[in-house]
Amino acid sequence: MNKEFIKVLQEGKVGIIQFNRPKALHALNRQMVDEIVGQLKSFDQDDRIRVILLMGDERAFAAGADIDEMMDDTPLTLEFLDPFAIWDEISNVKKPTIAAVNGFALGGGFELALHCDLIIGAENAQFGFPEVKLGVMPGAGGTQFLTKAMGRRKALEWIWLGEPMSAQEALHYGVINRIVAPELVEEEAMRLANQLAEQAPISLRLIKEAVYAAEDQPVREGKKLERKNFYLSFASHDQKEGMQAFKEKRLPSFKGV
Ligand code: CO8
Repeated sequence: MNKEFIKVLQEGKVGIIQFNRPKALHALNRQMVDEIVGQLKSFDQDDRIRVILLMGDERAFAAGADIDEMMDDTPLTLEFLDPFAIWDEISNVKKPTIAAVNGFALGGGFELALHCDLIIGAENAQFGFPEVKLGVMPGAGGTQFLTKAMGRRKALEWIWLGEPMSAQEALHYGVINRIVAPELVEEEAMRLANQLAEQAPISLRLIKEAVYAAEDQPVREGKKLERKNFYLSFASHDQKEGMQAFKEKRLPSFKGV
């Protein structure tokens, strides 16, 4: 299942995408992004998988887009290639996605983490958008995701200065979910993934859609979607199972149907 720039693993109900370009700190070239997005879509379609985990190694999650590949681009090559279009497909993944970040998550690497639903960071993780120092700017959603997470003023300060943000600062501003010791990042991410994998998959999916609507839509529309999804959850076997298990004082066993 491995590809040139990623390793693909499965542990129980968790699908794992491990970046595999260590010599370049997992800098994201276009093929690597294709492989990552292709695998995300494939896990999303795979009934055995309930949660998807993305990770790098102990040095880096990913140190950005591949500068070597990008440096000779022109507005026209970018316009025709449209390398960011594929990133939108990450936002279409229905299952929970978790980024486990050790070391650097910079530029496109930070954007990839921000495309995930949850982010676990090592105490020594560094998040940032150094694009300004290269004379460019974030292009794969960074200005949008960071601003939604921390507000306009702080987002502008970080993206203008291009300095790395510590894990503590990222946690403080609501950019990441949890911090753990570097050697525990994978373990904590797996623990969280396994916990989510035991929840009712249809509930998780309907909740994800409704929570993202809170960012993208006016409250009135978001509430309509929430209500529809609540009603929809009653079409599932898992709703019967969850409520029956409560009555019988036992743990539910959710099937995702
Ligand atoms: N692209 C290409 N190669 C890289 C990148 C990168 N982004 N980052 C690191 N590398 C390479 C280095 O060139 C080096 O290669 P070599 O050994 O052949 O010289 C190797 O990885 C190890 O890096 P360093 O020797 O520099 O390691 P240090 O520990 O000294 O420094 C840093 C680590 C601080 C992370 C440093 O490597 C660095 O500053 N990297 C660049 C970070 C950066 O500017 N990222 C933003 C890139 S622009 C971007 O992401 C635009 C986003 C657009 C959307 C994404 C579309 C895919």
